[in-house]
This record gives sequence, structure tokens and C-alpha cells, in this order.
Amino acid sequence: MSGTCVIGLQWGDEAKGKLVDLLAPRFDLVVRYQGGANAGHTVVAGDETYKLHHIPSGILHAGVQNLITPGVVINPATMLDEIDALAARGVDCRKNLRISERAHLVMPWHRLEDATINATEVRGESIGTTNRGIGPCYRDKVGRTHAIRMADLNQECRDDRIRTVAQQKVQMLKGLGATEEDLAEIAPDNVVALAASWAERLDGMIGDTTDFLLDEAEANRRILFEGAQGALLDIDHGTYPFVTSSNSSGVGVCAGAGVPPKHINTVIGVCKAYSTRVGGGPFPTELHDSIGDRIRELGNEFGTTTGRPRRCGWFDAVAVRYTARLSGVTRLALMMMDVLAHLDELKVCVAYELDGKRIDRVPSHAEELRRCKPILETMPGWKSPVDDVRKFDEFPAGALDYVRWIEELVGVPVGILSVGPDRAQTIFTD
Ligand code: 2SA
Ligand code: MG
Repeated sequence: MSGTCVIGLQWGDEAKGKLVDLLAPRFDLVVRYQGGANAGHTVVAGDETYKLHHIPSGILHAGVQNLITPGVVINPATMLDEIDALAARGVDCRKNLRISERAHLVMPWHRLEDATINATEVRGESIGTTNRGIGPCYRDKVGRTHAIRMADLNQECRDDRIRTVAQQKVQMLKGLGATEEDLAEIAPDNVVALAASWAERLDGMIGDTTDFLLDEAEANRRILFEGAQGALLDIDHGTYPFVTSSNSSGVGVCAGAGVPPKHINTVIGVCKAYSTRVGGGPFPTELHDSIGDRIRELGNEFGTTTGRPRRCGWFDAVAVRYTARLSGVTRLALMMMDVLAHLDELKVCVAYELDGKRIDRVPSHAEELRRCKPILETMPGWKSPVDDVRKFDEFPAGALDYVRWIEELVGVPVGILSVGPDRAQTIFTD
């Protein structure tokens, strides 16, 4: 057994990228297995900040093989921009990145279709997607008739399949009122030419990652699976319909990567010491006051992909206990402890009140979750900076009390703490 997973336990942006980058040198492979360019993983290495969307966060380590497996949806144009930007900074993806030929492509029409999802209210609220075409691409994948995979970039498929799908999408989007400019972008000739350029530029990086990964797992090589988004955004187990379109909790690893569960032995559940959410949907501990604004400012809580301000609130132990159990978490990573160091009082949601009753589980219906009022318990803030803490026992007593409290409520020990964006600002408890 050789697999470790890094899974976000909230609504994304838990600083998984930072952790994966830090852990990567201990592994032979880093695997991205779900989501697409909706992910925004920020990695700070010395003076350099890298914002990664498609490329696994292990890419900065030359000795680590990075894989993008069948569960990921890839926008080749965005991915090539990312590869070029990394190359300009001396990181050559050609050496240690392999992309599955089974992965589905986010085509130009998917972004146009995504705009219609955002313009539609689902149960009285917009989902607020990242507008990267993620939902429409996964919809086509499951629907099968209009899907394009990496394997379809060859000339025969371009002339036949890609052209036919493009013709059908033009008709469909015309019906949805697309502008002339949009329709020109998805004109079959254009898309076929684009696909040809992608094929040429990605040549040598596309292949069968499933067979490769199984060989590596069976040879007991050390594999790190990098989750994107967070478990509360999981299509099956999250706050549906305010979710992303893939299995972003721990249960998605095997399907997305193409490995059986027996190869996974460690699951690191990453959460912030408070909560954030970007996009629509219920968020019981959300703060609509100056404390919420203060957390946003201190934590620089703005989307990596879209720049959107994130909604901020207290730590929700009900939600994290649920996602930690669902994901099989063996260790928690508690991030952004430095932000809490500035607050006078700290609150944690220990249960919800739903229609006058106390409950300690996350309801399946978004409407019910929206009606849940958080039952908050309070402790005094420790009010002393932790940015320079490098060892567990250097934390102020109040910070350690907070950590113990979270461990007890979630039911999983904290193994990692983060006190800032830098690699050095990460503390392992054992
Ligand atoms: P989508 O685009 O279909 O996946 O959107 C559906 C919902 O999932 C949320 N979502 C995210 N939430 C937090 N972070 C994400 N990644 C970026 C980041 C987001 C950004 O790392 O900062 O830059 O805005 C992410 N990706 C998807 C989304 O907000 C919808 O609620
Ligand atoms: Mg992010």
C-alpha cells in the first residue's frame, strides 16, 4: 500500500496546493484525478508564487512524476498557457507530466453553456460557477453523444467526430441565443484547427495513465493523490445542487485516478481554521459582519481562478466531521491558523438548529441546510501572532486549545498546521 490522498474538507481553497507541493518530494508520483481549470492551487516557493489550475502541484519537483488521470476535464488552451508560463520560469512539464488519453476536453462551447448555468437560478439562487465550462463538459461526458476526449485529437477524429459535434453545438447554442461572436468562436473549421494545434503541442505528453499508474501502485511506489475543490462540493455527497460536477471528496479518488482502494492507506483532510465558500449555496456559519470582512482581509480570501471575494465564516465542525468520515481521513491539516491569531473571540459550530431541533448531521437538502442555524460555542482568542511558529510546542496555549477542540469535535487528530503561505510555515505534529 503506497497511496496518500490530500482532500479538501470544506468548500475548496483549503490550501491543498501548498500541502501537496510540500509533501511531493516524499513521493514518486503526484496525481490530479478530478475537476479541471476551476481549481486554483497557489504554491509559494521562495520568492516565486505559482498559480496552478490543471497541472498537479508536484510539478515544481523535477524528480516527481505528475499525472493527470481520466477523471479530470482538460481545457487544452488553458493547460498549454499554464505549461508555457511554467516553461518561462524554468519548469519543463515535458519532463515529468503525463496526461491521460481518457480525460475529457473542455471545448469552447462548454464555457458558453456554463454562462447559461450561471444565468439560471436553481432553487432561487445562482450556483455561481467559475465559468470554466466544467459542468457542461462533465454533462457531455456522462451523456456520451457529444463528448470529446484527449484520444480524439487525432486527425481522423478531428475531421469526423469533432467537426460533427461542433456543427451540432452551433445549432444548439444558436437556439440558446448565443451572439455572432460566440458562434464564430465555435465554428467547426475554427475548432478543428484549434484541435489540430492542441494535438501538435501536446504530442508526447498524452498516453495511457491508467496502466502506468497501476504498474506503479503494484510496484509499491509512493503516490500522492491531489484533490481539487472540497468535499462539500462533491457532486454526490456535497451541498447539491450547489456543488461542482465531480467527486471532490475522498470517495472520488479511485474512480477519477483509476486505482483500486487497496492502494490507499493515508488520507490527509485539509481544512481552514475557519470556513470559506465561493459561489452560491447554503453556508450555515457565514459571517455577514465586520468579523467576516476581517477574516477575508487577513486571509486574502479571493478566488485564485476568478478573483471573486470568498464568503467567510466560523469553523463548522458538523460539516467537517461529515466530510472527514466520508473521505476516510486519517489526519487533519489545519490551515490559516495565523488568521485566527488576530481575532478577539473564536467560535465553532458544534451542531445545527433545524426547525427548532438540534441536529448534528448535514441535511441532504440544500433548503434544509439553508434553514439550519449554527449552534456556536466560543473561546477567547489567543491574540498573539503564530507566523513564526515552526514547532508544535511553540504555539501559544490558546492556539493549542483550539487545535484540541477541533480534533475532539471532528474526531480525527491534527497532524499538520499551517501559519502562512510559505513552505517553512507548515508544522508537522509528529
Ligand atoms: P464549477 O465551476 O462548476 O466547478 O462551480 C460549481 C461550484 O463549485 C465551486 N468551485 C470552487 N470553490 C472554491 N474554489 C474553487 N476553485 C477556485 C479557487 C475558485 C475561484 O481555487 O479559488 O477562483 O473562484 C472552486 N471551483 C469550483 C464554485 O464556486 C461553485 O460554487
Ligand atoms: Mg483554490
